[in-house]
Amino acid sequence: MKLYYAPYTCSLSPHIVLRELGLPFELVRVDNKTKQMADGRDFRTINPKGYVAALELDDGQVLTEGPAIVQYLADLRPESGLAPRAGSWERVRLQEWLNFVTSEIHAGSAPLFNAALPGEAKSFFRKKLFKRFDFLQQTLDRQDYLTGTAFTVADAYLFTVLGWCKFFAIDLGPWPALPAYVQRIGARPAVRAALRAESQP
Ligand SMILES: N[C@@H](CCC(=O)N[C@@H](CS)C(=O)NCC(=O)O)C(=O)O
Repeated sequence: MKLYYAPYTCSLSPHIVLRELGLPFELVRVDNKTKQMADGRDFRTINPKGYVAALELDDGQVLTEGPAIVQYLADLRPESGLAPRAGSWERVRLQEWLNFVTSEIHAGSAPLFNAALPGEAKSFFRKKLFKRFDFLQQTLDRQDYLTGTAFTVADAYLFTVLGWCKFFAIDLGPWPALPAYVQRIGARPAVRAALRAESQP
């Protein structure tokens, strides 16, 4: 398998999951500005949507969309517990979290990256994001992981997007469960290895 990634973007989530599962994979770096891959080819030949992450399977099929990729990967190693059995109620709960992270936190923070957006609009999106952080604070104050007592693919995703707060100078102090969570997930050997690999030039 090949994971097409850009350092510290949302592709970090499937990267962490690949390492948590101990699956063999190759990393292919994408320049998100030029859309060029390390060998000079245009990444849009792999993912016409032009964004990471993309996972290329050994038979040449390409899977996109982070929440779909991480569930596909976790199902290759069901014994890992990174995702409950497909079709179970617990799996639906995991999907509820993945959808919350993708639509409320990931997409909710995207406008903050937009240099063209006026400060007033940015402030609107920040306030909305902070309401979602209130909900995360309530959850992570009573449990260590999004779905309860065990790390799942949803935690790989939330850890990834919370990592962007430092780029927006968002102080997580008002939500103390969040920095504690980031520290907890960041201490996992697979997470440390993924971050180390992405820091390579
Ligand atoms: N819906 C996609 C969004 C992926 C996405 O936002 N990728 C960003 C990095 S976090 C990207 O590559 N952006 C470059 C672009 O849109 O040109 C998913 O959840 O996988």
